[in-house]
Amino acid sequence: MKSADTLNMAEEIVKAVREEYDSLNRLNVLILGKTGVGKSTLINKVFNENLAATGVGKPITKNIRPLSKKGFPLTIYDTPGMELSGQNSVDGLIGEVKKLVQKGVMSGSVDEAIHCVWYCISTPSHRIEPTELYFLKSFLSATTTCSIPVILILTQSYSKKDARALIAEIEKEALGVEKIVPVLAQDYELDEDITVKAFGLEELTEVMYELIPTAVKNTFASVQKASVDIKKREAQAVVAKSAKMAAVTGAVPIPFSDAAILVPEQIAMLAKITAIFGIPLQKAAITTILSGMLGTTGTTIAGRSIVTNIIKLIPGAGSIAGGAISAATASALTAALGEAYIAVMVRIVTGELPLAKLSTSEGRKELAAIFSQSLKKKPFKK
Ligand SMILES: Nc1nc2c(ncn2[C@@H]2O[C@H](COP(=O)(O)OP(=O)(O)O)[C@@H](O)[C@H]2O)c(=O)[nH]1
Ligand SMILES: [Mg+2]
Repeated sequence: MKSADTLNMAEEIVKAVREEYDSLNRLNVLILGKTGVGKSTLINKVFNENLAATGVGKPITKNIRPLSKKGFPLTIYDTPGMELSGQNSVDGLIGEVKKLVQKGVMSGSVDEAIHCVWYCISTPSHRIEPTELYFLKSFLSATTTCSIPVILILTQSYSKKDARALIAEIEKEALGVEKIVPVLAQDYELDEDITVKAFGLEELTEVMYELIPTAVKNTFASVQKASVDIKKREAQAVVAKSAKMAAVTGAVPIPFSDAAILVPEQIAMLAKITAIFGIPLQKAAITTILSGMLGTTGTTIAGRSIVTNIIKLIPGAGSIAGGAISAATASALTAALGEAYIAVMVRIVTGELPLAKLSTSEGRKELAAIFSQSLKKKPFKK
C-alpha cells in the first residue's frame, strides 16, 4: 500500500466513493395507486435516477414491476396497471402485495425488505373509492405486524383546497396510515396564464426520512434529490464524526512531518459526503475542487500536502506552528475541510455552481472563498 504521504487524494476519493456506494443497504419502496394518478411523475421528481423511464424490469407478478438500475441502491416496486375494479382484482392485488412484503420479512435481510409504502390517490378525483378503502384496510391489517410505514400521498394537488377537503374525508376513516401528504410533483398549467407551482416534495421526503429504518436512512439521503437539506444534515453528521476521529489521532500532537496521518480519515469523510450528494464526480472534478479550495495548482494533490496546505491557510498559522498539530487543530482543520466540501456540493446540486464552472478562474475564486469562510468559523489552538 502506498503511504498516505504520496496518495493521490482524488484517485483515492473516487475509489472510496464507489466502495461507499456499494456498501449502502438497498432501499425498497412499494408504490401503489391507480393508473394515471402520477406515480411515475413522482418517482422521477423524488429520486436521482430516472428509474420510471430507464429502470423498467420484468414484472414479478401481474401488477408489480420492479424499477432499478445497476449500481444504484434503490428498487421501486411500481404498480403500473393497477385498476382496482371489482373484488377479484382487489383481492388479487392484496395477495401479490402481501407476498412481496412477506418475502422481504422472511429473508431477514435489510436489502430485501420493503421499507416504505406510498399509496397514491389523485386529489382531482375528490374521493377515496370504496374499493381503495377496502384495499388499504386489508393491506394495513395484513402488514401491521411488520410495521412498514405507509404514506398516503395526494397527488396532482394543484388545488390545495381540494387536497385539504380530501384529507378531512380520509381522516374520518381512521385508517392508521402514518401520514397524509399532499403534493404537486410538477408545475401544473391550469390555464394559459395560470400555472400552479409544484410543492410538497420536500415535505414528503422529510416525512419518509423520519419513518424509514435507520439502516436505510443514508441510502435514502443519497438516492433522493428532493431535499438538499437531508443531504446536508447527513453529511454534517459525517464531518462531526471525522473531526472527532481526527482529535483522537491528534491526542498526542502530530509532528508536521507526520501530517499525512490525518489523510485516510479525510479521504473517507470526503468520499462519504460525495456519496450522500450522489453527484457522479470524476477524478478531475475532485482535483479541481480540492485545488480550488486550497489555492494550489497542478494536476494531483498528494495526501500530505492537503494537510500542510490547510495549515498554511489558517489565519495566524504562525502561532500554531509550534512544530506539531494539536488535537484541536487536527479536529478543526478536518471539520473545515468537510464543511467547505459540503458547501461546494450544495452549490453543485442546486445548480449555483455548475460543474463546468469549477475550473474557471471565477470558479476557483468561489471555491477559495468557500474554504476560507469555513476556516474562519473554526477555533485553531495550539
Ligand atoms: N402538471 C402535472 N402533471 C402531472 C403530475 N402528476 C402526474 N401528472 C400527469 O398525469 C399523467 C399521468 O401521470 P403518470 O406519472 O404517468 O401516472 P402513473 O400512471 O401513476 O405512473 C401524466 O400526463 C403526467 O404528466 C403533477 O404533479 N403535475
Ligand atoms: Mg407509471
